Amino acid sequence: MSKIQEIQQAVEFGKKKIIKGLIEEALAEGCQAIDILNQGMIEAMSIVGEKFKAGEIYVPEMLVAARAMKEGVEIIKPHLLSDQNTVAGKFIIGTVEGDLHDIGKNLVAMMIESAGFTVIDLGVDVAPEKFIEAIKANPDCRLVGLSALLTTTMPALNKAVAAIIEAGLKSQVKIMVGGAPISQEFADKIGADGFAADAASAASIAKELVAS
Ligand code: B1M
Repeated sequence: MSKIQEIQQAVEFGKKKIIKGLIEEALAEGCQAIDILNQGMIEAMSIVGEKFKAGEIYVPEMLVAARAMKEGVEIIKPHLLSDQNTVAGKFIIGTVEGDLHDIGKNLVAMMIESAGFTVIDLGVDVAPEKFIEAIKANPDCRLVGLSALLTTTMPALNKAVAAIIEAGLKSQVKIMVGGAPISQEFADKIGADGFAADAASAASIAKELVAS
């Protein structure tokens, strides 16, 4: 079994204590940090999601896998961040109201920080008013990111975008949306300016949006 496969299994089965050692060994063997993240850790979360859907595992197993994933992200983070010194501006991000998933949102925040943005992370279960407060408190912020992982919180994403527009803040900020159930079509329908399918493309789309 390759080291990346070992990492995948450790995340899948929530073996948080051995993640650090495995990642360090993989890096020492010459594995690329991005491959460890994508082929090992993110792939593990997909497997966990499939097993949950199939009724083979339950919320506690998802939770321990998520904890192992978060531990792994902390270890891999310094190896993914570039030495970007440019200041691209501020980026406010949060997971929408009713949604507690934050692993993808945190990865997006990390890649965007790496692209030179100063990230203001509002966390999870963020009500539309909180996004509005944060935008008003940061008049120099030009970009807001909204994440949603549940089909049941897609309406909350819609509500947050509508609230930002209704508050008259759309001339100040561009809005980027993402998350597993979100598509370009949905983003267009709710009036968002951009959609990104993953953390790497989120960083490049963020740059494009502030430049446009
Ligand atoms: Co939940 N969960 N979960 N869960 N969970 C999913 C999302 C699910 C697909 C699993 C499944 O059934 N296969 C399913 C949703 C089904 C649906 O909506 N149709 C589901 C469910 C049902 C639930 C609960 C309702 C379960 C229950 O209680 N019965 C519950 C809801 C709680 C709530 O939010 N109110 C719940 C709870 C949880 C845990 C707390 C146990 C845990 C989350 C822990 C945490 O995040 N701190 C959890 C987990 C771990 C998952 C899965 C297994 C993994 C999610 C993840 O971290 N993926 C997930 C299954 C899956 O995704 N396959 C599942 C890895 C991550 C890197 O990917 O988050 O997609 P992702 O992020 C990507 C892109 O989407 C994108 O970039 C990221 C990086 O590449 N992206 C953006 C994300 N945000 C973006 C923002 C952008 C741009 C791109 O711009 C701003």
